[in-house]
Amino acid sequence: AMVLLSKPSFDQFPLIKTCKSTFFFPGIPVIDLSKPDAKTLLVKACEEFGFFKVINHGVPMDFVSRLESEAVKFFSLPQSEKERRGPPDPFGYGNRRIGSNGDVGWIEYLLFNINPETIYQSSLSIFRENPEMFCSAVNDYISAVRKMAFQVLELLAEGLMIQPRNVFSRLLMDDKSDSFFRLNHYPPCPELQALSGQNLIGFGEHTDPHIISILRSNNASGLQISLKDGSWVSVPPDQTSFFINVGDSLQVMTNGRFKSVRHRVLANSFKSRVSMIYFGGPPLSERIVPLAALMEEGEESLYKEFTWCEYKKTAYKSRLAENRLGHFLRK
Ligand code: GA4
Repeated sequence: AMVLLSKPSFDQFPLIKTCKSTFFFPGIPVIDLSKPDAKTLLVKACEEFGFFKVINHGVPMDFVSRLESEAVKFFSLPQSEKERRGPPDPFGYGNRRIGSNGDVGWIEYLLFNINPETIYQSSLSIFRENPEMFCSAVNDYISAVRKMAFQVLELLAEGLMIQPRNVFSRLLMDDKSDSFFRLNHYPPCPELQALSGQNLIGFGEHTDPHIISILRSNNASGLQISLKDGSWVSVPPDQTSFFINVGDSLQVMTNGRFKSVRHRVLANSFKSRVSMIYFGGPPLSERIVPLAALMEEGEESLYKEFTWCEYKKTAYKSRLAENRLGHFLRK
């Protein structure tokens, strides 16, 4: 069903940048998780793009649509109601400001730090009228997506031929795993498109600091990724599949073999874009270092040693577009 969402006005945030949309890139790797070649294709996709799409992922579409409709309901509330659920740090509603260092975008969102206790806590403060409904939609969705994330990470370990199978997945399975979840709403910007043929930048270019990010969106385009040669391409939307990003931490754990993909989102000219992303991270105390089993004879780590806590602190002090791993390069 078409849902009309309230639109914030342009004038308050003249700093939001614009950009022309590009053609749909046909070369995004599509990986069928039910096929025996999945592990090999996953490794290849992480090396070449740091980005891929998965199908036959086992996440019930019912969970997806329930959460999407809860999200749409939330974003349709009057602005003053939504603002009362802010600020976004450590969890809650955010509008146009991203992080706390001056980044802005054509976006509103809900951010959650997820471990079993905090989901209910944040639901209580965000969904005052009906926290149970919202909370169960978030919980069902996240537990199904987490399972799929474990499967993908285990297939990656198999594809890399390293033991144990759970070298990556155990970090997300840990009770202390520092993971995030966000619901984004990018209102359309038809006026600007008509005036200039440009789109507003919804979420500026960046890489994700965590291990892995699992994204799902409705059928509105907007996501773009940067290829190895630095060019930007648009990802064709697909509301029944999931898109997966390699994060900075996985790049380090593979000593640069997997690429943490730079990506950004342009607001769609005509449609509201609603996306939901799970960011799987390790426990705060975890040392993020290349896995010994992946190192060739005499190979050295490309990165200075750090814990996830240290990396996260630096990340949260940085601007969105910064090359955060650059600060941790050894040479
Ligand atoms: C990018 C990935 C996740 O959305 C996020 C973002 C976080 C935020 O929105 O608060 C950050 C950004 C993200 C990286 C640099 C810092 C922190 C905004 C920002 C400018 C939740 C995350 O973990 O890092």
